[in-house]
Amino acid sequence: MEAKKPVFQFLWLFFFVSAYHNAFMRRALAEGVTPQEAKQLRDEVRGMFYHAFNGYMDHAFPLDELRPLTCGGEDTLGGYALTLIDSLDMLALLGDKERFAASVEWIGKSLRFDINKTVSVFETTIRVLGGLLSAHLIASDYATGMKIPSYDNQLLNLAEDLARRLLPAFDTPTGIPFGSVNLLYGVDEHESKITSTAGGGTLTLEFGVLSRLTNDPVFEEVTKNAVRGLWARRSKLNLVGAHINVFTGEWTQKDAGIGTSIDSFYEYLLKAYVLFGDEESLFIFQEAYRAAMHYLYNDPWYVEVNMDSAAIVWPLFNSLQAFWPGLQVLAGDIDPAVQTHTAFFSVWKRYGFTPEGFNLATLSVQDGQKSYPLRPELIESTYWLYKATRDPRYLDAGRDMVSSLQYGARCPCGYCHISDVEFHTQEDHMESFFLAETVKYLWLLFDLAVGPDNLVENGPYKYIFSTEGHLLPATPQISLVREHCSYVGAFCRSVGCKEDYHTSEIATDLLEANGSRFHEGILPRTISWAEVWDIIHCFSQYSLPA
Ligand code: DMJ
Repeated sequence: MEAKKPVFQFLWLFFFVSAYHNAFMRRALAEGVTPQEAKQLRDEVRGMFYHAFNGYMDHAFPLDELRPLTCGGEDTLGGYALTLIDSLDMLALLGDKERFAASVEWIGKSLRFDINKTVSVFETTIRVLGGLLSAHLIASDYATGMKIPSYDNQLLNLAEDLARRLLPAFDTPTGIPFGSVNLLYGVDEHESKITSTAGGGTLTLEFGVLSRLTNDPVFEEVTKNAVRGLWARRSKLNLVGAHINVFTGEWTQKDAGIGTSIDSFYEYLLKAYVLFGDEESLFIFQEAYRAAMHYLYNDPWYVEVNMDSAAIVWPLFNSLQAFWPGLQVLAGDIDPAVQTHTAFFSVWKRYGFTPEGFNLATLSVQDGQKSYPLRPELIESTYWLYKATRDPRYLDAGRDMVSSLQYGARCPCGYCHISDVEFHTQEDHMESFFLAETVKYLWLLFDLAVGPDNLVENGPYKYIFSTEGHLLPATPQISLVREHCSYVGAFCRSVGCKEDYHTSEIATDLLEANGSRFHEGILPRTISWAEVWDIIHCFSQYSLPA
């Protein structure tokens, strides 16, 4: 990588001062999270979920989302009880059989997609299709402990119907889908032909799972084709831009980055490999990841560059970038993940939340990007890093995040968007992903610390989280080519955990070794991906020392 630009020298100063300040404050103000406190925090997060979920059910349902300040509701996506669908697998995770069953039953009976609504292909896929599929896989399977006796594939049928209504969007010369489609009439003739890379390239998990459950390959084929369409148009540097014309294949926005408009494109490349064993996807991920680490990584931050020249266009941290350290854990590249998480968390500490944009040149909130719309990304990475390292600093970070949400965002009927992180101004909106992701990752973090008792850590399958935080299990039917541990009543941990995984040094060494190979461009075969997964998974068995 080139020598750092002058602006980044100041950044290092900011970073070290923040890190020192944080370490000092941690010692001065708070002891590390004790097991007892972890349990309290987990229960507090459960209470946060119900405050928001009950607020939604009482004041907004069956509209899409809650207005938590005025205790009302609004239709924001398609007008089909979006927040309820997005919350289903969290109800299951919490073991709330009654509400899970009642919600599944209501959705099965009441939801219809033959409606004259034009919806976002991406948002509908990750929130609605993903929510329905994950709940179906839980409700239909005794092994999850949440099987609903009367359940008869209603959610799977709805998911298939919905996905078929999205299919017309993929009928383009590049295979990259339109951004929006009408559920009744297909793509409108005046529909915009410009879509984002994340929008076109983050569909493979949900559609792939659907193909494997329905035995109809069309869903998997169109979404893989979309990824190929995007990747075929990468620059010579192996970077992709932010927006593309789905007819001509020309990039209309050439800023390459790991955040806004691109983020989950990278995520689904790796996860399609982990869930489906898709080698093509792994290969693309490796190429794309290597380029991102070469051109976008400005240790510990990430910048946006022109995809052809690699010239920096935006020295900006944007809050969507914060999922990246979590993805790096899954990729076995722990060291940069730790550094970057520390940097991103220093922004959270400074404001109590992460603003949508933080300017790395002026070290201030970017104009017009002052809000925190209850996003999960930094919390998601905190969970993954704790899972991989068991370093208590991530529990401290989680505790800070709970405090911020409780003191700054809690409002009468749920949790409010923060429209300005400097003044903590509340806004009357609560995105469904607050329940699908933000609260879920916080709860999983503290449950892990206590000694986990949940489907993800102790369940019958390995689970992949979709980009909306939905649980997608690596069952034999879905995963096909993956190597599995026993499915007959035994957990992966009982067959996969070796004695020498018990210390974090060993695991970190292995993970780092794997990661360093990655940078050198050698296939990460010293330890297999399944082993990386097992190491991370095995840690989840060990609770905090008393
Ligand atoms: C969610 O819908 C998903 O995490 C998506 O990948 C990005 N945007 C929101 C959360 O910020």
